[in-house]
Amino acid sequence: MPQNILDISQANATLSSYKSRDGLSVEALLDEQLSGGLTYNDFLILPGYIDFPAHMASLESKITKNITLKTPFMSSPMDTVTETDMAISMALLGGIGIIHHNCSAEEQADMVRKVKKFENGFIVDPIVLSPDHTVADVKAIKERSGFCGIPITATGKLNGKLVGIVTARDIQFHSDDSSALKEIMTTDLVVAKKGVTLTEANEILKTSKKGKLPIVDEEGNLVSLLARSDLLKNQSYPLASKAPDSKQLLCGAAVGTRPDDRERLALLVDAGLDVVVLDSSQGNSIYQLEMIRWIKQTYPKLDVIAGNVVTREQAANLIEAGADGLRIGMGSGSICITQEVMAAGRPQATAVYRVSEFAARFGVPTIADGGIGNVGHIVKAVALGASAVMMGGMLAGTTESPGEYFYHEGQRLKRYRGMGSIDAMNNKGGKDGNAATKRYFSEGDTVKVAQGVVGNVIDKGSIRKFVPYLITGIQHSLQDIGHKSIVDFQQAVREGVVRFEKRTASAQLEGGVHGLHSFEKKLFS
Ligand code: CPR
Repeated sequence: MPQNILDISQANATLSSYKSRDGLSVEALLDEQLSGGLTYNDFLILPGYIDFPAHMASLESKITKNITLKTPFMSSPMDTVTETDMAISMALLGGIGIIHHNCSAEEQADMVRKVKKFENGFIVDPIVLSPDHTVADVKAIKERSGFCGIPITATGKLNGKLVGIVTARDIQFHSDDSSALKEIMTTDLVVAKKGVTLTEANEILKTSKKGKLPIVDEEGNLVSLLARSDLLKNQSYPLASKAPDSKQLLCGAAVGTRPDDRERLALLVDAGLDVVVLDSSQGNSIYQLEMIRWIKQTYPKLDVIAGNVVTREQAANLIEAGADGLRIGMGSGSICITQEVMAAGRPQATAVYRVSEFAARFGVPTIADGGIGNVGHIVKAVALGASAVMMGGMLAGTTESPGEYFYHEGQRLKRYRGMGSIDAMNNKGGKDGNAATKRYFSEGDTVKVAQGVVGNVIDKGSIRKFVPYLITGIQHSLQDIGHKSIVDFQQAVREGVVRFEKRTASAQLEGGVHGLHSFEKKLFS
């Protein structure tokens, strides 16, 4: 046997003792005495041994004691990130959306209800106009969202009596933009009754050769809409997050911790809410502890995600009060200036590790919230013990995020704003007051101190393509590191099998694209 093979097998025997492995254990990496607080960019995970195809890697993970998802993704409760469309798509793709509360309790409950009532293929939140709207209104919608085929109801709203439909053909040669829709709309309607299956509705659309099929209830009120164009691209969603009994999509929502939030929560629970997120920038407060205890008493089956926290002491109080999950992060959000202004917060990698390591002793899953900017950050958050990540900026600017696209210097953009930005805090938020000010305990202040900014993000297309990219990216990362599932990976980190390395400033430069005159960074195809 050649000498070098003998040497290697001897060396391997020594390596089987984890303590002598190359790189650092997670404790050594996060030793604050040595290196202070770390962010995701400050370290790397060393590769392991590959013995399985990437697509086999399971991303199943818990977000609370009782809720397990097939993908560890949550969308932030922010008014430029999560409303109905985002929550539906997140759940279809195996994650969960947390509907924001910078609106009235009724509006928020309505969004939750739409997610719970969602059936694949049906548009539950269509644009609707009234007979008194004009051709100009239709043209404006076509310009903005690219589609025509707008149902007309007596009230101009969903659930109003369906009286017609305006199609591209109705307005194509109509030169007078001020004409009322009642003069031009098609009233000879092909409709389907509520309860129709997707296959039946599909058949009706095919034989009628129409572009849109309104779905109506017994009284002829519009309840949803089916579009031929959607049917053509209808996919199946094997990872979808569904309640085991009802098979409805899972939906979360955020509330504050003040007395009126109890009434808000009652409406959300009535709408079918699966998990509530207590939305405070600093969660370790008497208000939140009382709110957790009250929820656990009033709705024992509703899972509560408490937060935000960045220290073990904060976490201990919330766990003791009954939290089923913890949200970690203070000042790490992409739109956030909390650390700058409040001098309070913690670098996110350290915060995730310290809190997750502590919470795991009590079986409480944690969510790394804020500062996720790429696939690698997600893998690192999970490595440090988070069961899931919450994303704002990563999901803003997608088709499913609220708001309209606009052009600026040739780029297609959408707005993305911090919930503690002056802009968000000045939003009235319906009769229940402003959720953004409550999140930052600023309701009574005469001077509002911003903890975030308003910005713009580039059009990222639909999350129905973006989230599958995140999934595949994480699977390849797990393959490189040599673990077939998130659960195995986290166990291997705890046991010291997975090893880490700190990154110097020059290592970070080396790890990015460098030395090129110019380049295009296309992330997936
Ligand atoms: P990114 O994913 O954009 O980095 O961070 C989103 C998270 O930032 C949210 O889930 C929330 O916890 C936090 N956040 C939202 N608005 C904020 C303001 Cl104004 N200040 C600090 N944190 C904020």
